[in-house]
Amino acid sequence: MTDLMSRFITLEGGEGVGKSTQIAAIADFLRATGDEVVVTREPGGTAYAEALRSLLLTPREEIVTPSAELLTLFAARAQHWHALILPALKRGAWVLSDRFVDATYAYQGAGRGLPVADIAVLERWLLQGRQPGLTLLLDMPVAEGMARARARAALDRFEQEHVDFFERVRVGYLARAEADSQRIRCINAAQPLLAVQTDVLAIVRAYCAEMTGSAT
Ligand code: Z5A
Repeated sequence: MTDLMSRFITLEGGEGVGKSTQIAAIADFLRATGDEVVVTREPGGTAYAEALRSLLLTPREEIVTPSAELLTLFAARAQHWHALILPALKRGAWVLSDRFVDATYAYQGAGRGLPVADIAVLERWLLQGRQPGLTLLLDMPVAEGMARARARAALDRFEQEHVDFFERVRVGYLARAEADSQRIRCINAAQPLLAVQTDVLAIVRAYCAEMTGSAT
Protein backbone atom coordinates (compact mmCIF):
# COMPACT_ATOMS: atom_id res chain seq x y z
CA MET A 1 0.00 0.00 0.00
CA THR A 2 1.62 3.31 -0.99
CA ASP A 3 -1.29 5.72 -1.16
CA LEU A 4 -1.55 8.98 0.75
CA MET A 5 -3.31 7.40 3.74
CA SER A 6 -0.80 4.60 4.30
CA ARG A 7 1.31 6.85 6.56
CA PHE A 8 -1.69 7.72 8.72
CA ILE A 9 -1.84 5.55 11.87
CA THR A 10 -4.49 5.99 14.55
CA LEU A 11 -4.73 4.65 18.10
CA GLU A 12 -8.11 3.90 19.60
CA GLY A 13 -9.63 2.47 22.75
CA GLY A 14 -11.43 3.40 25.94
CA GLU A 15 -10.02 5.69 28.57
CA GLY A 16 -6.75 4.75 30.25
CA VAL A 17 -5.90 1.94 27.81
CA GLY A 18 -2.47 3.47 27.14
CA LYS A 19 -2.87 5.23 23.78
CA SER A 20 -0.68 8.21 24.69
CA THR A 21 2.00 5.92 26.13
CA GLN A 22 2.11 3.67 23.05
CA ILE A 23 1.94 6.48 20.49
CA ALA A 24 5.21 7.82 21.91
CA ALA A 25 6.88 4.42 21.37
CA ILE A 26 5.62 4.26 17.76
CA ALA A 27 6.88 7.81 17.12
CA ASP A 28 10.36 6.89 18.46
CA PHE A 29 10.44 3.79 16.26
CA LEU A 30 9.44 5.68 13.09
CA ARG A 31 11.71 8.67 13.78
CA ALA A 32 14.67 6.28 14.09
CA THR A 33 14.19 5.53 10.38
CA GLY A 34 14.81 9.23 9.64
CA ASP A 35 11.25 9.97 8.60
CA GLU A 36 9.25 12.99 9.76
CA VAL A 37 6.61 12.00 12.33
CA VAL A 38 3.69 14.20 13.40
CA VAL A 39 2.00 13.17 16.66
CA THR A 40 -1.44 14.57 17.21
CA ARG A 41 -4.75 13.86 18.92
CA GLU A 42 -8.51 14.20 18.66
CA PRO A 43 -10.40 16.18 19.56
CA GLY A 44 -7.63 18.71 19.06
CA GLY A 45 -4.36 18.93 17.13
CA THR A 46 -4.52 22.62 16.10
CA ALA A 47 -5.15 25.74 18.20
CA TYR A 48 -8.75 26.03 16.97
CA ALA A 49 -9.46 22.33 17.38
CA GLU A 50 -7.89 22.37 20.87
CA ALA A 51 -10.29 25.21 21.80
CA LEU A 52 -13.16 22.99 20.65
CA ARG A 53 -11.65 20.12 22.68
CA SER A 54 -11.84 22.14 25.84
CA LEU A 55 -15.46 23.07 24.98
CA LEU A 56 -16.22 19.36 24.56
CA LEU A 57 -14.41 18.09 27.66
CA THR A 58 -15.27 20.76 30.23
CA PRO A 59 -17.96 19.53 32.62
CA ARG A 60 -20.99 21.86 32.60
CA GLU A 61 -24.46 22.23 34.07
CA GLU A 62 -26.14 22.44 30.66
CA ILE A 63 -26.87 19.08 29.06
CA VAL A 64 -24.97 18.86 25.76
CA THR A 65 -27.15 17.09 23.20
CA PRO A 66 -25.53 14.15 21.38
CA SER A 67 -26.06 15.86 18.00
CA ALA A 68 -24.35 19.08 19.19
CA GLU A 69 -21.48 16.95 20.54
CA LEU A 70 -21.20 15.09 17.23
CA LEU A 71 -21.12 18.27 15.14
CA THR A 72 -18.57 19.92 17.45
CA LEU A 73 -16.34 16.84 17.16
CA PHE A 74 -16.57 17.02 13.38
CA ALA A 75 -15.91 20.78 13.40
CA ALA A 76 -12.70 20.07 15.32
CA ARG A 77 -11.92 17.17 12.97
CA ALA A 78 -12.47 19.29 9.85
CA GLN A 79 -9.90 21.82 11.09
CA HIS A 80 -7.51 19.06 12.18
CA TRP A 81 -7.83 17.22 8.86
CA HIS A 82 -7.43 20.20 6.51
CA ALA A 83 -4.91 22.25 8.52
CA LEU A 84 -2.66 19.54 9.96
CA ILE A 85 -3.20 15.92 8.89
CA LEU A 86 -3.64 16.26 5.13
CA PRO A 87 -0.73 18.74 4.62
CA ALA A 88 1.57 16.47 6.68
CA LEU A 89 0.60 13.37 4.68
CA LYS A 90 1.07 15.28 1.42
CA ARG A 91 4.65 16.19 2.34
CA GLY A 92 5.38 12.53 3.15
CA ALA A 93 5.31 12.63 6.95
CA TRP A 94 3.89 9.91 9.16
CA VAL A 95 0.87 11.11 11.12
CA LEU A 96 0.07 9.35 14.41
CA SER A 97 -3.26 10.38 15.87
CA ASP A 98 -4.52 9.55 19.36
CA ARG A 99 -8.13 8.86 18.23
CA PHE A 100 -9.88 9.66 14.93
CA VAL A 101 -13.22 8.78 13.27
CA ASP A 102 -13.49 5.30 14.85
CA ALA A 103 -13.83 7.07 18.21
CA THR A 104 -16.95 8.84 16.95
CA TYR A 105 -18.56 5.56 15.90
CA ALA A 106 -17.70 4.09 19.31
CA TYR A 107 -18.56 7.04 21.61
CA GLN A 108 -21.30 8.93 19.76
CA GLY A 109 -22.64 5.88 17.87
CA ALA A 110 -22.44 2.94 20.29
CA GLY A 111 -22.10 5.07 23.45
CA ARG A 112 -24.64 7.86 22.88
CA GLY A 113 -26.87 5.88 20.49
CA LEU A 114 -26.67 8.25 17.51
CA PRO A 115 -27.46 6.60 14.14
CA VAL A 116 -24.37 5.21 12.44
CA ALA A 117 -25.75 6.52 9.13
CA ASP A 118 -25.54 10.13 10.42
CA ILE A 119 -21.89 9.66 11.42
CA ALA A 120 -21.18 8.04 8.04
CA VAL A 121 -22.61 11.09 6.22
CA LEU A 122 -20.21 13.41 8.07
CA GLU A 123 -17.30 11.03 7.56
CA ARG A 124 -17.94 10.85 3.79
CA TRP A 125 -18.41 14.61 3.56
CA LEU A 126 -15.08 15.33 5.27
CA LEU A 127 -12.85 12.44 4.20
CA GLN A 128 -14.36 11.42 0.87
CA GLY A 129 -13.84 7.74 1.50
CA ARG A 130 -10.35 8.04 2.98
CA GLN A 131 -9.43 6.03 6.07
CA PRO A 132 -6.27 5.61 8.16
CA GLY A 133 -3.87 3.03 6.75
CA LEU A 134 -3.61 1.31 10.12
CA THR A 135 -5.60 1.57 13.35
CA LEU A 136 -4.44 0.01 16.61
CA LEU A 137 -7.30 -0.72 18.99
CA LEU A 138 -6.02 -1.06 22.57
CA ASP A 139 -8.62 -3.15 24.33
CA MET A 140 -9.03 -3.99 28.00
CA PRO A 141 -11.81 -4.40 30.55
CA VAL A 142 -13.50 -1.05 31.21
CA ALA A 143 -12.98 -1.08 34.98
CA GLU A 144 -9.20 -1.54 34.64
CA GLY A 145 -8.86 1.33 32.13
CA MET A 146 -10.98 3.60 34.32
CA ALA A 147 -8.82 2.79 37.34
CA ARG A 148 -5.65 3.70 35.42
CA ALA A 149 -7.05 6.96 34.04
CA ARG A 150 -8.71 8.03 37.26
CA ALA A 151 -5.54 7.75 39.28
CA ARG A 152 -4.60 11.04 37.60
CA ALA A 153 -6.72 14.22 37.60
CA ALA A 154 -10.25 15.62 37.91
CA LEU A 155 -12.78 13.89 35.66
CA ASP A 156 -13.66 15.54 32.33
CA ARG A 157 -17.20 15.55 30.86
CA PHE A 158 -16.75 12.13 29.19
CA GLU A 159 -15.03 10.56 32.18
CA GLN A 160 -18.07 11.45 34.31
CA GLU A 161 -20.18 8.99 32.29
CA HIS A 162 -21.48 5.81 33.92
CA VAL A 163 -19.64 2.50 33.42
CA ASP A 164 -22.50 1.28 31.13
CA PHE A 165 -21.59 4.00 28.66
CA PHE A 166 -17.98 2.79 28.50
CA GLU A 167 -19.12 -0.83 28.14
CA ARG A 168 -21.17 0.19 25.06
CA VAL A 169 -18.15 2.09 23.71
CA ARG A 170 -15.98 -1.01 24.13
CA VAL A 171 -18.52 -3.22 22.35
CA GLY A 172 -18.74 -0.63 19.56
CA TYR A 173 -14.97 -0.59 19.07
CA LEU A 174 -14.71 -4.40 19.06
CA ALA A 175 -17.51 -4.66 16.49
CA ARG A 176 -15.71 -2.21 14.20
CA ALA A 177 -12.46 -4.17 14.58
CA GLU A 178 -14.24 -7.38 13.69
CA ALA A 179 -15.85 -5.80 10.63
CA ASP A 180 -12.56 -4.32 9.36
CA SER A 181 -9.84 -6.60 10.70
CA GLN A 182 -7.43 -5.71 7.90
CA ARG A 183 -7.18 -2.07 9.03
CA ILE A 184 -8.09 -2.28 12.72
CA ARG A 185 -5.74 -4.47 14.76
CA CYS A 186 -6.82 -5.34 18.27
CA ILE A 187 -4.21 -5.51 21.07
CA ASN A 188 -4.62 -6.77 24.63
CA ALA A 189 -3.95 -3.57 26.58
CA ALA A 190 -4.39 -5.24 29.98
CA GLN A 191 -0.87 -6.68 29.73
CA PRO A 192 2.12 -4.99 31.40
CA LEU A 193 3.27 -1.86 29.58
CA LEU A 194 6.29 -3.43 27.88
CA ALA A 195 4.27 -6.43 26.64
CA VAL A 196 1.72 -4.05 25.07
CA GLN A 197 4.57 -2.10 23.49
CA THR A 198 6.07 -5.30 22.06
CA ASP A 199 2.73 -6.18 20.42
CA VAL A 200 2.21 -2.64 19.14
CA LEU A 201 5.68 -2.37 17.60
CA ALA A 202 5.45 -5.85 16.04
CA ILE A 203 2.32 -4.77 14.18
CA VAL A 204 3.86 -1.45 13.12
CA ARG A 205 7.06 -3.18 11.94
CA ALA A 206 5.07 -5.69 9.89
CA TYR A 207 2.95 -2.89 8.46
CA CYS A 208 6.04 -0.91 7.40
CA ALA A 209 7.57 -4.04 5.85
CA GLU A 210 4.35 -4.65 3.91
CA MET A 211 4.38 -1.02 2.69
CA THR A 212 8.01 -1.26 1.61
CA GLY A 213 7.33 -4.57 -0.11
CA SER A 214 4.40 -3.27 -2.07
CA ALA A 215 6.28 -0.09 -3.05
CA THR A 216 9.09 -2.07 -4.69
N1 Z5A B 1 -14.15 11.48 22.09
C1 Z5A B 1 -15.41 11.20 21.60
O1 Z5A B 1 -16.36 11.03 22.36
N2 Z5A B 1 -15.58 11.10 20.26
C2 Z5A B 1 -14.57 11.30 19.37
O2 Z5A B 1 -14.79 11.24 18.16
C3 Z5A B 1 -13.27 11.59 19.90
C4 Z5A B 1 -13.09 11.66 21.27
C5 Z5A B 1 -12.13 11.81 18.96
C6 Z5A B 1 -10.94 12.65 25.16
O3 Z5A B 1 -10.14 11.66 24.63
C7 Z5A B 1 -12.37 12.23 25.12
O4 Z5A B 1 -12.95 12.53 23.85
C8 Z5A B 1 -12.55 10.74 25.30
C9 Z5A B 1 -13.53 10.32 24.22
C10 Z5A B 1 -13.97 11.58 23.55
N3 Z5A B 1 -13.06 10.52 26.59
N4 Z5A B 1 -13.01 9.48 27.22
N5 Z5A B 1 -13.04 8.66 27.91
P1 Z5A B 1 -8.70 11.32 25.22
O5 Z5A B 1 -8.14 10.28 24.33
O6 Z5A B 1 -7.92 12.56 25.41
O7 Z5A B 1 -9.05 10.77 26.68
P2 Z5A B 1 -8.82 9.40 27.30
O8 Z5A B 1 -9.27 8.25 26.50
O9 Z5A B 1 -9.48 9.57 28.62
O10 Z5A B 1 -7.24 9.31 27.31
P3 Z5A B 1 -6.36 8.90 28.46
O11 Z5A B 1 -7.09 8.71 29.74
O12 Z5A B 1 -5.26 9.90 28.43
O13 Z5A B 1 -5.92 7.45 28.08
P4 Z5A B 1 -4.73 6.86 27.25
O14 Z5A B 1 -4.01 7.91 26.46
O15 Z5A B 1 -5.31 5.75 26.49
O16 Z5A B 1 -3.77 6.30 28.37
P5 Z5A B 1 -2.34 6.79 28.87
O17 Z5A B 1 -2.36 8.24 29.26
O18 Z5A B 1 -1.28 6.35 27.94
O19 Z5A B 1 -2.22 5.84 30.16
C11 Z5A B 1 -3.05 6.05 31.28
C12 Z5A B 1 -2.25 5.68 32.56
O20 Z5A B 1 -2.02 4.27 32.56
C13 Z5A B 1 -0.87 6.34 32.65
O21 Z5A B 1 -0.62 6.60 33.97
C14 Z5A B 1 0.08 5.25 32.09
O22 Z5A B 1 1.37 5.36 32.63
C15 Z5A B 1 -0.62 3.99 32.57
N6 Z5A B 1 -0.43 2.84 31.66
C16 Z5A B 1 -0.42 2.85 30.31
N7 Z5A B 1 -0.25 1.58 29.84
C17 Z5A B 1 -0.17 0.78 30.92
C18 Z5A B 1 -0.01 -0.63 31.10
N8 Z5A B 1 0.08 -1.48 30.04
N9 Z5A B 1 0.01 -1.12 32.35
C19 Z5A B 1 -0.12 -0.29 33.42
N10 Z5A B 1 -0.26 1.06 33.32
C20 Z5A B 1 -0.28 1.59 32.10
